[in-house]
Amino acid sequence: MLQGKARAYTNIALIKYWGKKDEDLIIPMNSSLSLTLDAFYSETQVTFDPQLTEDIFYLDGNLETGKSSEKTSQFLDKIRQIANIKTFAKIESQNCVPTAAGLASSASGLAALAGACNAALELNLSEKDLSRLARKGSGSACRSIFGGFAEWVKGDSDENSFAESIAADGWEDELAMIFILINDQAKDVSSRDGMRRTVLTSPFYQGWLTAVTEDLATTKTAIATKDFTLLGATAEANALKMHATTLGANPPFTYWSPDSLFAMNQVRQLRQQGYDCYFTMDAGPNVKILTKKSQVPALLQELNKVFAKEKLITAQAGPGIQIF
Ligand code: 2P0
Repeated sequence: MLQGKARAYTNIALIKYWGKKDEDLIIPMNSSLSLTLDAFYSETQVTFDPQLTEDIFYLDGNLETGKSSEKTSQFLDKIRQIANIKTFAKIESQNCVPTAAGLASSASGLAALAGACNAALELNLSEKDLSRLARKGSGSACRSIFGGFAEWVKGDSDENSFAESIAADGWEDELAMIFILINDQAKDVSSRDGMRRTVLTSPFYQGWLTAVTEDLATTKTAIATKDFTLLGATAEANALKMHATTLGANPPFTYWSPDSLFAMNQVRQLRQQGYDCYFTMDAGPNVKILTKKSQVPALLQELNKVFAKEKLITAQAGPGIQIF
């Protein structure tokens, strides 16, 4: 039996990945840039066992069926192809999230699985090739191979589409992210379906592609010059542009709930009061605040006036993948 284990931390994009050029290989339409966080991670053990007649996937001790196990098994098929084996695997994964908050992340999950398979099958992949492998499980997972800031350079083929670390001279350790957990009453559109629908039908998608190139360049300048205001303002505007494309899709959709809008307004107000804080949002209603670590205690005090304590989770920059 071949066994391997890895831990990967989730990442939040400051410049979003939104749209695929190749859905099978997961080649994105645009490059993206993220911050890996310390608060949420997945730890995954994989065992390739000749006695198994199918893949089995346990998440937090529960046997998974349906979409998440399908995605996992399709990913294992790709790995089996690379390793030239046919053996099925047992996957045992723990998602470490402070509260049960709908924050389970395919980024950390698929990155950890890629790392565990790398160890189990003794593939000896470089970070670059591990990022390429994780990408084929879930696009955002390719960024979770690295700690701190990472850029997923879009490329145009399996060979040249992977993430790399963006050196920030330790500046990432001065940053923090506060998650505001929002109740979701809306019907889910998965990020996979949402991206596809937007690329195919939204007249705003071309505008997104034009804008994101410039936003990425600005963000890299902000990191190089440690300019928090530029980083935050660019990230917030980029998230809004991504979400704007969904309103133009057919049928239209949005990931925002009324409480998301309320939270975004709170962030704007806090900014007017002098706090260094900007928001971002992904394919769900939660609002994430990018701020300076030094301002977290005061910000939490303010946020506690309008949000319950258990709805606020603070994270800092996290490490890259750990393979055991
Ligand atoms: C991101 N998102 O850059 C963007 C922003 C959501 C909004 O990556 O289809 O789970 O597996 O490649 O990576 C979420 O989508 O999608 C995502 P697939 P993934 O973080």
